[in-house]
Amino acid sequence: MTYQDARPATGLQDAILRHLTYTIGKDTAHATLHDWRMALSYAVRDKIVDSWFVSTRTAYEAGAKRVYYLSMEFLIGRLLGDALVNLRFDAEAKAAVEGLGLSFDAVLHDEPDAALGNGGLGRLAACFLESLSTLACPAMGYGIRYEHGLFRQSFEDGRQIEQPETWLQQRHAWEFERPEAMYRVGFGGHVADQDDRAVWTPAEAVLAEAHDTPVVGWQARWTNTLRLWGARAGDPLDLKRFNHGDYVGAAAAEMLARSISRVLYPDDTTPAGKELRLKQEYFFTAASLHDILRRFDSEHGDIRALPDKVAIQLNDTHPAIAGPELVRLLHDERGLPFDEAVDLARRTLNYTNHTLLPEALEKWPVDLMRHLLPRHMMLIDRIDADHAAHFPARPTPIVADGEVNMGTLSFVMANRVNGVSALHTELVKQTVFADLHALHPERIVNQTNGVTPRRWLHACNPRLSGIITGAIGEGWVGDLEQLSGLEPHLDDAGLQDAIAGAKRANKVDLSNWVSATHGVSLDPDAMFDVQIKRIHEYKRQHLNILEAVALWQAIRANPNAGWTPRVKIFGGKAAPGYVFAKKIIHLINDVARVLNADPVTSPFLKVVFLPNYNVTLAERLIPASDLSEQVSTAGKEASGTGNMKFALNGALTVGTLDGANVEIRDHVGAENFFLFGMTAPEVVARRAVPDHAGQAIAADPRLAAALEAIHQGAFSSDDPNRYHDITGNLRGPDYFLVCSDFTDYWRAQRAVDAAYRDGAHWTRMAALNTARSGWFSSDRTIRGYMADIWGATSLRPGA
Ligand code: 26W
Repeated sequence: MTYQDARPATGLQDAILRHLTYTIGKDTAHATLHDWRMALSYAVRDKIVDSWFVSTRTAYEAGAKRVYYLSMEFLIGRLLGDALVNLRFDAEAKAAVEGLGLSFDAVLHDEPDAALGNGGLGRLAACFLESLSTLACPAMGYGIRYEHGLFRQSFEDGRQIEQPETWLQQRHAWEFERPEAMYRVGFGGHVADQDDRAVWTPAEAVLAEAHDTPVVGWQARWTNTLRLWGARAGDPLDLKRFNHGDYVGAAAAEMLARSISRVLYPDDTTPAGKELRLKQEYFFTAASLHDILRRFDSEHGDIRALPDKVAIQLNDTHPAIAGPELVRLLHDERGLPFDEAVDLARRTLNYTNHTLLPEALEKWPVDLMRHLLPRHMMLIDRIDADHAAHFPARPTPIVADGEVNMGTLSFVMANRVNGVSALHTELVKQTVFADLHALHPERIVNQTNGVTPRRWLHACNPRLSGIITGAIGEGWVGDLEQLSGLEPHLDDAGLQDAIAGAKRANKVDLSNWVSATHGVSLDPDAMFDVQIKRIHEYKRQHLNILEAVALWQAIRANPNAGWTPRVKIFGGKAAPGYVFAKKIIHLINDVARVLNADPVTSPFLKVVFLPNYNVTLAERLIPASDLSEQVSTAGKEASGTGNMKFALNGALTVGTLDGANVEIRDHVGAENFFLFGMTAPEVVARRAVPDHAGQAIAADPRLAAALEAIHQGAFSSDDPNRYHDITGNLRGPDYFLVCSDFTDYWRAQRAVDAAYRDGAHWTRMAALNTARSGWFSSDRTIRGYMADIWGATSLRPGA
């Protein structure tokens, strides 16, 4: 990478060169792309620090109520591009970097994703932090600084291969170490009664060290902090062992401690149930509560004011131990009476439920909890007894069948409990928490998810963003519902052409990238039909590929029927232990290999599975998508957030009435949404029908033929029986009703084909999706949490 100083230096250019020289210690002649990227990052970081200091000071002076978001996951992605956009420096940075003879894109793409999350829950947390800053709500995110984020996915003969993710192999430009914020977190040991106070003496302890990342909001008017805890040993090296040549033993304590923040558990539905996972959950929760109370003490006197000055949000049950831990700190350590401690904790804590899947609800064995956290188990029993005493008629025990139900614990210890879409919240009231809802009818509220428009429209789709701003000004970026202002403009042909032109240009970019990186050529005039999300049976990627097989067979049967060219693009990781999901990945890759090589059908249908789906790949795919696949079995997807990102970027949805699809359809209009499938109540009814799959197959020869082709090994000639587990499941239990929804899905997809053939009509529908999706901004969601749950206010007037 040669440097030639062609143009007059700008302020930012000076800053970049200064950091290259004095922070990186490189001269321009020897600087690598990585050096330049770090130099630019430090130059940009300098600008964020100013806003950061002001925000921190303002929050202190205001003595404002603070929001603390506790999450095991923050799926942040890259930060350089996001920071530049929020600082309104992206144009200047591009000029400065190109002025130095470098490719701006190459510099941005040198940054590794911070993949500290599995999927929806983790990404939502990241969007929420950005909106909290944009709304100038004093808040902190608390989580774990995993050394290794979500595994890297690659394919070997179509099978998923996992490799460790290594984002911290290079320095992380966006974090600041905070050695002064270090807390000791204990595990195990025993509890003794000393003059009627329980005293817990842990058997072992690790140190939690803070690493802060500034979270800058839109226009850099406010910057909050994400504090991630790294684990380390009290004494990193046992010299005695070392001197005896026991080098491994000497470092054992350090290794053991660091294993707590070593790696993110890659499961996004079924808890691993491992002791280390519970240690991770307690480690970051305990360190965070210590830090929260230290800050409270430094600002406020009487701990009884805690609920007035602090609101804590538990991102699912993963930090649920916060309830007993806060009671322990208030009762055991600060001497408050038990009932008062429980009351204070309950008025401070809130809990968000993100899933109805029974297997995803965490239940820890009582023995394990008692072994690892003996004092907490005692407090959980006492909280359980206290709650039962208040509601003898309707027992909803936290502890049952030798397990601690973390969902019930979270509910009992929360001021407010919320679901993440209107349908999901109703189902939460009717199913998982029906009993508790009956006892506490005011506690459950809904907060439908949202996404940040800065990353998911303004930054990832500059072409469409420019067109929108051209039509209605730029206010929409900070106030997304202004997008509705586009609608009156939609009839002027110029705008529709521009929107269609932008979509096509994004698709050309994607085609070039896919052919450059994966050697597959995509026709940018074909419909880009995209399903990107974690692989799971309830998300029904296998319904999508089944339809592809049926379509392939239909095209082969009648090639000249005027088929709408379509490219089916898949992306998504399967939890390493989830065998069926990994089989679905293998099937999709096997089908792709056969279909893409078929000279008769490939002009009309191609299938591509892009490996290692992550935030950055989503930012590349969503602006180039025509069709958004949101095909989960109704009642299973709590909300979805990808669905919102697609609608905002002018992709039409083919989907079921599940999660937030319901509200998206309500906002964009039923006529601009391709609905299919059973509703949640119909799903429950259908599941009760004996042999429901067999009946569906018998009634639909197309479905039968597609299943048979897979069963016969049409896509696995080297191993014909490879997919008998999938066909056996679909012809048998088919719990997620793939067969029963197939016929209607096929109908919807043919309606999509017909609509796509009318370009102007399609573009209008796409533009209406954009114009009417403003409500799905995470700014709107956070305003809801601030008003209905936290009682928090913005410190920036008019925010
Ligand atoms: C303990 C294993 C585990 C890990 C993560 C169980 C469950 C989870 C998450 C709750 C799974 C998750 O990401 N849920 C998704 O949350 C999104 C944000 O609210 C929703 O939009 C998705 O519908 C939901 O599946």
